Amino acid sequence: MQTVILAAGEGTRMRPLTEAVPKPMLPVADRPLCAHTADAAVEAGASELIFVVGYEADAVREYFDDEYRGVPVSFAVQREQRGTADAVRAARDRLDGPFAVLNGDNIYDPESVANLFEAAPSIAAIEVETPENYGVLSTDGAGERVTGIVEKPDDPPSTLANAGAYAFPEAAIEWLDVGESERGEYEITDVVSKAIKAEAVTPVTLTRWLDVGRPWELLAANEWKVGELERRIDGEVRGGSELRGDVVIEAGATVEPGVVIEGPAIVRSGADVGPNAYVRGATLIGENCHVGHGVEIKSSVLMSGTNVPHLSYVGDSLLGQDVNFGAGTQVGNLRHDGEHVEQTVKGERVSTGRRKYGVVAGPGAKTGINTSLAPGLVLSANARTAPGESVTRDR
Ligand code: TTP
Repeated sequence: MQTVILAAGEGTRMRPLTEAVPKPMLPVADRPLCAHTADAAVEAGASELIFVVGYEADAVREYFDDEYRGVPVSFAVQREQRGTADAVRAARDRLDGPFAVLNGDNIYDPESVANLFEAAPSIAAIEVETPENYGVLSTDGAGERVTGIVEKPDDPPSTLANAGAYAFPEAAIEWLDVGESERGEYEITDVVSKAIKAEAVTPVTLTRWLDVGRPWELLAANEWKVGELERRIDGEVRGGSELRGDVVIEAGATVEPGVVIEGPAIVRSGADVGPNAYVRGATLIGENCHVGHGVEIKSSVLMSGTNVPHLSYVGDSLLGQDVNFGAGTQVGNLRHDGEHVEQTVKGERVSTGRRKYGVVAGPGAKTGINTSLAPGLVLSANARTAPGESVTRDR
């Protein structure tokens, strides 16, 4: 089945991490986020991958080129982000039969996507505890047919949320011309509404699914995918270090003496860890990063070119590209009252739902020596802190 992957989003809720990289290209374990979406499609038997790109499109094009894991790849451009139906419409000329649509910022378990393809026309659903925060599906009594879809209802008809994956019949190519929604977008849920009227659409319940919209969801994505890696030591590991469990050291990476890494963890090509560093939790040390002497990194993502060279603690945090933490920088990742850590997303204070959560540092941010950073703090791209500063407000 031809599979359209929506990857034109700007990822505004993920800022500042998306300032240099579009959201679908943010790192999750050993590949970009939307490559995991593509993996699920490939493993489910996709015949072609059509990426809809817009914001920072070149990064997506360069990564996938014209083939991914033996499946032909092409691109369609959505110039303005005018909604998910508008995005699929950008790919319309390439469609010539039944087709699937997946969100390029969602991670699906491949088996469920295979079930979705098999059950076409179908829509992926996930059981949630707070359906009022999602698009919610209603089904017939037997739960075999979708009878309606409603966005964030006050009175949800079920606990089945729309998981943003669809297998449409060929006729849906004509149904993409939907009207503008209340929020001024052209929405794929309106295409689904047309499909429900015309055909029997099957709800396919996913066993695992993650929508990656906000920074802590990128941590969750890494917990999932770093957690699936199998031990592989291709880089240089110097004597006197200890790699426990499922640790991946890519070719071209170096682990110096005195380092302890507790898997699952991945150290990507060109990175240099140690001497005497401690890495644990589901951690990604990105390409060309340096983690130096006396540094502990726990359950964190360090994007490419980032340095934490001396005597620092980084826990449950996301450091963008080319961040530099001065010696002695300490990240707080737990509130004294034990409550969930909050973060400001697009000007709004939001609970991350995590008791342990550190900081987000935008690309190019630099901290002075002995900086302390409060839990949930966001440093914008190229932010600076002074030596000895205790930073408790976003900057
Ligand atoms: P969203 O997560 O709603 O949008 P976004 O990715 O831009 O993020 P944010 O809200 O933080 O700015 O989009 C869901 C998926 O659909 C995502 O994979 C991006 C894609 N998309 C498009 O390709 N074109 C569009 O016009 C829209 C609205 C979304």
